[in-house]
Amino acid sequence: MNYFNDISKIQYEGPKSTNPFAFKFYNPEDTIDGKTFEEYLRFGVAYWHTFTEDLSDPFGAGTALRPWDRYTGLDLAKARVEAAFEFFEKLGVPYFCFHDVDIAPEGDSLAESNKNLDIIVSMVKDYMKDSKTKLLWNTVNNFSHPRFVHGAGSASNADVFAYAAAKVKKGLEVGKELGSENYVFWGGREGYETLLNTNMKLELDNLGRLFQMSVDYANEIGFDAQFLIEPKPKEPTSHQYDFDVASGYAFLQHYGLADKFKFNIEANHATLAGHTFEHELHYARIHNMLGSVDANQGHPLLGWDTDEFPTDLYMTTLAMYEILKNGGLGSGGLNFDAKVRRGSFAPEDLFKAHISGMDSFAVGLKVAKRLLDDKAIEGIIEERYSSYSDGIGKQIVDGEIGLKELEKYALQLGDIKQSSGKLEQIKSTINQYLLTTFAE
Ligand code: XUL
Ligand code: CO
Repeated sequence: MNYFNDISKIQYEGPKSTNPFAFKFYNPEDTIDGKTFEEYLRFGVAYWHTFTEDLSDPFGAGTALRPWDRYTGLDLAKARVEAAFEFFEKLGVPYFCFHDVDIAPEGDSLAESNKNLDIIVSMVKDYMKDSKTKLLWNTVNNFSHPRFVHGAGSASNADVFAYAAAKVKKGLEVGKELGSENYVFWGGREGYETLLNTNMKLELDNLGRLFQMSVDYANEIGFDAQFLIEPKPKEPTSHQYDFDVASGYAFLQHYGLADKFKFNIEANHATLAGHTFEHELHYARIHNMLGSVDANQGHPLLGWDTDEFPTDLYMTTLAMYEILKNGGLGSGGLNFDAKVRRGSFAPEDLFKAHISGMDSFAVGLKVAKRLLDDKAIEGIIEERYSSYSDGIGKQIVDGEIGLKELEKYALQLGDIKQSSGKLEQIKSTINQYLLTTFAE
């Protein structure tokens, strides 16, 4: 059964193409230093936004028109699997990601939910045998159902903690069954509304316990995926515990989990935290904690998580810059945790949206690679910190001196010579590279 009959396989047609169903910049077979664009970018489709999402918002009902909408229950879940693999094949995407409830409906009990999941997981497994699309990561949704009103791993009620833990156990088994390369924890309700009724210490300790139990169980069943925490500062709670990479890293270190986890960094979560996307990537990278990316962008005029498809080339360039400096994403990838706008309700918009995101990151990759190869930015940074390469700077870096020696040195200093930060030069160089990389 086909769902996207009017659309054939998306081909690369180059920057001059006027075909909206063609890649202009993403040619999966293009290579840089012997590695293909497909291998660099490792794109993933988010099941929830592409096959489950109905495009409702807090002010109105869903608008999405989907060819599988005529089904309900398990039949709907099965139709979505068929549509998903047709979509992956036509888009030529190497990965996908899902939450348990995206792929299978929740039953009236945990046992029934698990049974539904088993049916759909076995169908997905069959489809994966004939498909080149693999599972980048899976996770469980421990935030939408009313039982998680007060949290999941950080719930005030131990029965809810147990239920959440049982869902994670099943999620790990599903990940193993489908060969998932990563396993994600996004703490949708792991946070608090107000401290007035919250035992923060117990909630944090319990969250640490849930993560440790998950590591232990993954070891027990031989599921060797990379564990990832996806930080977000707020929404839905007013304060989420995994606020950003820095606070998530402190949490992991405190609970002795830092060597078991890395971060899944989402652009729109970074901006919600008051950071740039590249700040979060950079912070994770320099601590060897950059695992994977939820590729999207926020709207500069709106204060919430709008999850738009990434089209800002400046942002994709700076993101790919960090990813290249990281030596790639390892087992991670660029998962489009992004949804079409409410007005873009036609099935074909799903293709156009992914094409725009994939093209944007392909541009970012190529421009970032050139910037790095030419040391266009790195050279300026090296020069800026050159005083630490020898003399007093080297002694500071090597830990050879203390405050007394530094005072002695400072007392004999005359006027300190400062140099320009050259920000305007750097920005204009980035623009130049953006505009000339694809010019013929
Ligand atoms: C929510 C979000 C989630 C996670 C997975 O903001 O980003 O979809 O990516 O639970
Ligand atoms: Co996300």
